[in-house]
Amino acid sequence: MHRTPSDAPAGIVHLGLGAFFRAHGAIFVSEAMEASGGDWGIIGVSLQSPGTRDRLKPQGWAYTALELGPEGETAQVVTVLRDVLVAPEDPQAVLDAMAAQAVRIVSLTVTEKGYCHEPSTGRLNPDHPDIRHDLGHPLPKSAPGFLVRALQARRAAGLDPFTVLCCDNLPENGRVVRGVVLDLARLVDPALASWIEAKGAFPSTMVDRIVPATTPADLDRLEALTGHRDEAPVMHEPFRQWVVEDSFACGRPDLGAVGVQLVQDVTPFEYMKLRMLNGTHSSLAYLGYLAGHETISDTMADPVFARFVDRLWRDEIIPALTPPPGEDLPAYARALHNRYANPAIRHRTWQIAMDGSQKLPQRILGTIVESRAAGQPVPGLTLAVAAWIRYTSGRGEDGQGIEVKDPLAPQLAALWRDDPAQTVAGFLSLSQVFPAALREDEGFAADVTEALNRLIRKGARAAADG
Ligand code: CS2
Repeated sequence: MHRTPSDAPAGIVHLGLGAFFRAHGAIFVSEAMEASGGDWGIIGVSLQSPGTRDRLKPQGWAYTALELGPEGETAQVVTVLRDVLVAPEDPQAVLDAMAAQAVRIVSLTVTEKGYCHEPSTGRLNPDHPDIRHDLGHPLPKSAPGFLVRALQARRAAGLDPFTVLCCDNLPENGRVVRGVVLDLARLVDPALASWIEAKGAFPSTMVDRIVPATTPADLDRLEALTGHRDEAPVMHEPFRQWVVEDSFACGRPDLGAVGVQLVQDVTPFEYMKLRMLNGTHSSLAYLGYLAGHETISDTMADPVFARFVDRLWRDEIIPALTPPPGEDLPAYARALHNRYANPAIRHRTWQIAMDGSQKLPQRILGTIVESRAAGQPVPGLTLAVAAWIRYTSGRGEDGQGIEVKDPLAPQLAALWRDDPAQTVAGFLSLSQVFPAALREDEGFAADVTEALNRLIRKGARAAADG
C-alpha cells in the first residue's frame, strides 16, 4: 500500500521539534514517503516547553514551510507529523512512543548543548545536572537519558534498538551521540551498554538549511500570501542538503529518492559544512553584532564584512580542509556568500551568537589548532575568537547591554578583567571549550590578546577591515 504522508503511521520519533527540523528533515521524510511510501510518520517531542505543541495541535499537526528566495516566496503545507509530545509534562509517554515496535528511527535536533557532553572532548559530562538527575530517576530529562531509557525498555520487551539519527551540527555527530549514549548506559546497566554497542546504529549526518526564527511579522505576511492563518509556520532558504551515512538498523525512508546523499563516510562533508558555513556564520555573528548589524544579510551588505568572510574562506578555512568527494570548495564558498547575502532571510546575528561555548570548538577552534600546528596564519579566525570574548562580556560597542545566551554565560561574564591579556588568559583556560593545544599555546594567547585590544580600540568593523 502506498500511503501519503498524512496517513502513514509513525515510524520515527523526533526529539527537539524546533524550526530547523520542521524545515529540513521533516520535509525530506515527507517527500520520501510521497515518492516511495513507507510508514514514516513522525511523532515530534519538545524537550522543554509546550509552545510548539500548543500551536500545532489546533492545526491537526500540519504547518506551512515558507521558502524565502531572493526573488519571491513559495508556501508548502507539511503533513508528516502524527503527534507532538511535551517531555516535561509526561516523560513516560515519550518513552512509550520511543519503545513502540513500529518506531525504527529516533532522530534528534536538540542543539549542541542538548547532548550534555564536553564540547572540547565529545565525551558525556557525568556532572551535568540533567545527567545526574537521569542517573537517579527512571523518567529522564535529557536527550541522552531518553535514548538510554527507551533502549532499555526495548531490550526488556525483546525488540531491536531503533536507529539514532543525530541531525545536529556536531563533528562526527553519530559517533559523538553513540559515545554519550554508551557512557550513560554503562552507568545505568553495563549489560544494556553491551547490547547497544552490539546492535545499535548511529549513522552520522551532515544537515544544512538556513532557518531563521519565525517572527510575529512572518505570521501576518504568510496570512496575506495564502489567506490562511498558520500559528506555527517555518521560514527557510531554498538551499538544502542532507548527507547521511547509510547504516540503519531496521530500515529508513527512501531518502535517496529526494536528493539526500547516502554515503559511506560523512566526515569530510561535516567538516566542510561546520567549518565553512557554521564557522563563518559564528564569526560574522559576533563581529556583525558588535558592529551594530541585526542580521547576517545586513552584515554581508557591508563590504568590509563581505571581504572579511571571503578572506576567511580563501586564506584560512579552505587550506585546512580535505574536500569531500565531488565538492569544489571555492564554489561552495561562493554559494555560501550568496546564501548569506539573501536579503529575504532575516537571520539575526544574536540568534547565531547563542551558545558560543558549545559551538566554537567544532566551528572555529579545530581549524585554528590544525593551522597553527602547520605554521599557517589564521588572523581572521583569531579575531572571531576575540569577538566572541568581547561579546560575552555582555556590553556592546555602543555601551548597550547584550543578552548573552549560553550555558556558561555567568562563568564567562566573570572572566572579564580590565587587562585584556588577563581576560584572554581566563577564557583560554576553559577546558570545556579550548583544547589543550590552544590552552598551552602562548603564541595563540598573544594573538587573541592583540585582536581583543584591536576590537576594543577600533571597533569590530575597523578590526575586520584588514
Ligand atoms: C547557525 C546554524 O544558529 C546557528 O548557529 O549557524 O543554525 C545554521 O544556520 C545552520 O546550521 C545551517 O545549516
